[in-house]
Amino acid sequence: MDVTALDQQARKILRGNDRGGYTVPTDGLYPYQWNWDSAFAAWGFAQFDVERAWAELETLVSGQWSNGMIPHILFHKPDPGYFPGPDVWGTEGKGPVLSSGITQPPVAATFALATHEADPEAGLPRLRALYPKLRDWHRWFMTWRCEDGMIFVTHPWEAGRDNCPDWDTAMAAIDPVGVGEYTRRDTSHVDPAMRPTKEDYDRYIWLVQRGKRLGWDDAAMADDMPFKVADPTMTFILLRACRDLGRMADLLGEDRAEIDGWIDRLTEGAGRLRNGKGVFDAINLNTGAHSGHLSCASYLCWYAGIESEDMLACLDKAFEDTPYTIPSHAFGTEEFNPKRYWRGPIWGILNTLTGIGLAEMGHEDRAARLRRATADLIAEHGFAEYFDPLTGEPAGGGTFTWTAAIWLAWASPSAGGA
Ligand code: 2M8
Repeated sequence: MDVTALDQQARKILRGNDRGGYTVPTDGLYPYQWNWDSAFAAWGFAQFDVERAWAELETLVSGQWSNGMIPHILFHKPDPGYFPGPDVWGTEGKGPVLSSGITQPPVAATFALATHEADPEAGLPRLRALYPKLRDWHRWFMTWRCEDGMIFVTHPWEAGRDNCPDWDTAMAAIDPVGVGEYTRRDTSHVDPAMRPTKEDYDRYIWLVQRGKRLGWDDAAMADDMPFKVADPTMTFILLRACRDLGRMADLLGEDRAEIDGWIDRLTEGAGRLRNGKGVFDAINLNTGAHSGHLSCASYLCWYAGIESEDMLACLDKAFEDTPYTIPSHAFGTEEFNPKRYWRGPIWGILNTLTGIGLAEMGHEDRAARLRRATADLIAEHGFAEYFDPLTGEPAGGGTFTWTAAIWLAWASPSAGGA
């Protein structure tokens, strides 16, 4: 592997996807600023341009709503190449920037802290300015998206794992009546076999139309939620992000009592996501049923500081199951599909968060194995959006921001990770 060339290519991708203060996930398919993509981008930029990393995070929080929520998409400039756009979301007046009406996994606090570490002295004022915004966002999660210490999602797009089998029963219970005609754009950029189905999209759009009708009012939306699923992605990531927010509070001399309370609640809640087999999965809060699915989000337990022998055993099996790992949905199951988005393909960002957690919790060998496997996958098959776990083939969009970012910050042999 030519590490220098790959590092250069990754930096070029980040620069190429830069639209001035924010990066798009990839040209064409995703022409706006996405929340967690952007936080990963900041971490990537922090490896070679710390100033640009801060700008990324600052542009992201510039879209914060008055209730504290930081939206999952910021529509800085209209682009007909993506559906659904701002008109479908109907969030005018809710925030300073046109946006979607839902959020995404809160990795921003963690990568803000990492950006600060890249240049602590220069970074302190930037961190100080970001801190209250990130704290308000976390508080919004704890107020509006937390039940029994578990963070739930109100739309599959909120979790970032759009069409994963974890949502199947909750999605099947929705009758997308009156959704009307619409034209998808994603399938004109990417092979439809790698994207969610029409049945999925009807429900995605139906849920957006419902939010728009309710004016995206938190209390009105909470009255009765057709889609309400406690999610390991959100719960583990917020728990981890709260630990990092607490570290930020220490650095800045802020009171962290409220954050410690959140950490306690989330730690307890995360335990509830463990199903009868010892696997962390999703729970449909409208029925109380566990999904029963082992997914890439299940392995985020270590990232959140939670140990699990059962999950270590699952991981060891996953290393043997498919030539490339970790599949987003367990190999050998009925739902597994090596090409269809979050139903089987490998996502470099999930491997990264899992690897970070493994290393931190003393599983250095497994962390190193995962990191090497991810590096080989990218070196052999490029900076794709996701990868087929059976063949390694690239899938979805190419020249992808978060794949380039995790390469620079974690997977590359030059990154000095676990
Ligand atoms: C995917 O989701 C968007 C909707 O938010 C889409 O398919 O149009 C997901 O993979 C999500 O996690 C990601 O943030 C986004 C942009 O990369 O694409």
